[in-house]
Amino acid sequence: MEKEPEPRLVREKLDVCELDRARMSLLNPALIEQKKNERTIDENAKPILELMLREGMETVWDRYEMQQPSCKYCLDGTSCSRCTMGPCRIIPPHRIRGVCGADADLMVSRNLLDMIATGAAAHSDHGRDIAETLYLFGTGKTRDYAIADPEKLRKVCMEYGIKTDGKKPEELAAELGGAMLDEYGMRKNTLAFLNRAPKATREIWDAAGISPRGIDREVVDSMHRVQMGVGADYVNILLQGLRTSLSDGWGGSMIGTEASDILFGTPTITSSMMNLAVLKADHVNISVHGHNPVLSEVIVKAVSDPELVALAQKYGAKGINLVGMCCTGNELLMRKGIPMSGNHLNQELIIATGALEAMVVDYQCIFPSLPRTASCYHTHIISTSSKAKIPGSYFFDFHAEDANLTAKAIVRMAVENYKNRNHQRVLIPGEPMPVMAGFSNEAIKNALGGSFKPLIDLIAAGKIRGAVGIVGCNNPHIKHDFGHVTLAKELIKRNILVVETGCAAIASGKAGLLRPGAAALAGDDLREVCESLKIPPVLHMGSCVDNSRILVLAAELAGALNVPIHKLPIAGAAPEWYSQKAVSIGAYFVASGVYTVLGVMPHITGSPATVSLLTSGLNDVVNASFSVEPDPAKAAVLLADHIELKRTRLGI
Ligand code: MSK
Repeated sequence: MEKEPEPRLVREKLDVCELDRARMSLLNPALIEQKKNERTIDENAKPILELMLREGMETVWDRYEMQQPSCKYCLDGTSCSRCTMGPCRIIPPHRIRGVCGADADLMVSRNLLDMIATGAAAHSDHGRDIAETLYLFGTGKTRDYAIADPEKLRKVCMEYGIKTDGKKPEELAAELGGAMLDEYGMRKNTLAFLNRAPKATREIWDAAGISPRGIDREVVDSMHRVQMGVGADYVNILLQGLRTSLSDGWGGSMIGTEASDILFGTPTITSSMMNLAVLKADHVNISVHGHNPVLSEVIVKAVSDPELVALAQKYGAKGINLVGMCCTGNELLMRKGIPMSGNHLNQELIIATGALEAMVVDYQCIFPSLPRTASCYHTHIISTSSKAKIPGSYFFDFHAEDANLTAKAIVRMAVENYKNRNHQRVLIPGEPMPVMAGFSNEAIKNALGGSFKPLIDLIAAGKIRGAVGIVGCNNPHIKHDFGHVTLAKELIKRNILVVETGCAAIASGKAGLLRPGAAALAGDDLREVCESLKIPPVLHMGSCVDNSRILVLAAELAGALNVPIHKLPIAGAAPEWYSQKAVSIGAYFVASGVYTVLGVMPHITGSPATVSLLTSGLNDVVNASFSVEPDPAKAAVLLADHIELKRTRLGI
């Protein structure tokens, strides 16, 4: 029998629970009550938040408060520390250029391009990891994975011009994985999935000079431009931002989605449960957090391993309960119906339930603070990516080649930790909320009887006024989940179908909007449609990389109507975004012709020219632009007005 790998501690174990008693002693019960209600609308999170406030366990909200007031120049985007001639700030009327001569427009646009490139790199590198796993499977380097959707494998092969006749799935996986990896370079000068966009939309990209040439190429080109002494024209810099974001949406993210569907299955409509109450007091609880399903898929197998289940029972647990967090959780919920414990701002709170044996993380959106929180409990933080080592965590060097063995070692470590749980400290508040998820484009088409035509007819008839994609994160600038849930409710009330991904979809799930019964909150027409199809008015379409599913949906609707994407009655919104990845998503939505409303202002206000370009000038380039509106009720009005305008222009 092969020996399971052993973890290594990253730096040292944080075994001292660092409670901020001095700060917390300032809090009386009334203040704790007030803070708890100001911070979140998640009812299952509130008792945990209260406990953490009472006991002096620091959370993201405390750190946010301690960081106030923010640096004005950082907020405006008019600070620069890219080179050692600085750091510089723009302080009118005299200090209006950095040492190198960069003005406010250049500083702001360069900082924004840096954000887009970072986000695009993160999504696309995730996509590369999946494509590589497909390739490793196809070439026989790993036998721990399989082809779960052979039909999609063949379909995507054909899109890449790979002949499928008479070839075994392994051969096709090797060829497709290799071809996907080639998209990252620069020799092809185009991306296969760009052909999914309507021709008229592609012509707009060509005319603007923003058609992406290669995924890595655009990211590297962007990083080159932000080097001092290269990009100096803010318009040129921002257009490269759009091109880089397109290489993410129609490139790296789309590869991530499609390769994941091929390996792990294209999601079908499924039922599950959501919120912190999916933890079980009498089970070993393991949460998987991050983004990449290559790890979590094998953890799913390991938690049903009879030997590990027996071990859990030996320690007195009834079994092993696997739950998701953030987008790794979305991947498992969509494909396997694994319960979802929460979104971005739930990640510290789940540890303070006292019932979590291990949080297993891959990469992206993982607070470096987790081992500090865990040091107050028995929870192990287990990191698994050499790109994302976290001090105070146990690290397993995870690779596709020995995936099952590593997954078993991780689950074993969690099971062994059950005996260290202090059952007196367990607090699992409330009941889990039922959800319906798994709305891939294929699943939506199936629900509609095999094509999008009924959806187009409903939109044309005005039963559904249009669709809005609500995406993105949580951010302590906005009350946790309030932006997402309020916006979704306001839109469905107006008979606008909502499709969601990422932490937005989790917010809606926790609030009960992913149940068919939520149709009661929709306008009469949308309610009727949802009731006849037995679906919720808010559809969960997956993880952050699965925003590519929303692009494909838009492209298919546009293709059916023979119009470019920008003519459709659709829009995007990111009410609580925080991440560089979200900037890339917003940019590729807009570059694809989708008007997008942000709930948090990016750091660009120091350059009125940049603000003007992004909020109106882009209409002349890609026929879409951004708005910023922190109030979700007002954002709903902007989005609904936009949809009505597009309907009028389409003559429907
Ligand atoms: S996990 S990128 S906080 S959606 Fe995708 Fe959530 Fe945003 Fe991370």
